[in-house]
Amino acid sequence: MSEDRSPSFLDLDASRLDQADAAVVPIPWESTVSYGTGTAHGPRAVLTAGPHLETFDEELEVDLRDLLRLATLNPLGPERGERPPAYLPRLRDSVAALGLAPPFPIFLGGEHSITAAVLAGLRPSHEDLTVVHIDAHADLRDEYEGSPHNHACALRRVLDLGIRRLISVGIRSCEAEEFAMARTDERIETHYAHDLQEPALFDQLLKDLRTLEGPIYLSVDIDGLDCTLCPATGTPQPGGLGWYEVLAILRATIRESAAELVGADIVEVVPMAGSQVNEMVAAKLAFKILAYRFAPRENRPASLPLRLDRGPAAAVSPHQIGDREGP
Ligand SMILES: [Mn+2]
Repeated sequence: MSEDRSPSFLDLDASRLDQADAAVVPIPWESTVSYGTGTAHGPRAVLTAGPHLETFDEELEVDLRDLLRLATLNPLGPERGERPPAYLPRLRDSVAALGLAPPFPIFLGGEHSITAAVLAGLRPSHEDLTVVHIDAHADLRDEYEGSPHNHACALRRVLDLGIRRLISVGIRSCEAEEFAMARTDERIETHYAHDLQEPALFDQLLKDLRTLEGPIYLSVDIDGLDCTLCPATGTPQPGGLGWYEVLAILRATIRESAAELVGADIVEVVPMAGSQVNEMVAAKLAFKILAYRFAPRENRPASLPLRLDRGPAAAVSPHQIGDREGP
């Protein structure tokens, strides 16, 4: 099957990139995956899942159709047999040549090593940039299996760009050296998955995210989510963030803070035969990122994150319940 033309994500396409508010950029890159394979097929699977989503968001009470024009670009994949030292700089230059941010880009991977290349192409300077990173893995290795471009080095390469701050969330797999680096490097703040099981610590994370300012880039390795939400991903880890925990994190970061989300990626998505879970979770994640980024803020006061006051149960008094006899 040709990967040259992409199915369009949702049915909101702008015919030209310069008329779009947002752009979906497929990056079918797979080279250094160390365990399960198939992430090169992730972007196309996510794009194919997209039209099966409703464009209305019942949480924000908005229709994306009314909010933004979205361009789905052709894939920025490797040439046949192209290796990381050739491909990743070319990816950086291809992203730079597109002239993004604006339009707001969502990059669909592909393996996590695309993130540093994409960020290098997206912005000339990174010293004011905060990266919010959802992942099972710290990805702070300087080299893995002989390559500094391995997906296990993804965030180390992002730090090499000179970003201001890295906030990693959902981490539950790292080696001792990565753990030590996360603790000693003042740019890195790590929220381990086991800590986030404690409600008070999860609430504190949301409070901290709401204080973010300045430009933010979001990098979501799909394996940061609970592995039931991404069963085919190449290096799954038990545990992880539930769907509504991820949404709370995205809402706090994108919608309830004063920060400006300048771009996002969703990586390590792998489709599998007989199930649409992997790509549908990733597609809905892209949808929610767009909804949080583009919906007017007054639709959703930050003080009512769950809007429990509006549920039907709240309107039913104990007296009314008592009045309701069986037939
Ligand atoms: Mn990972």
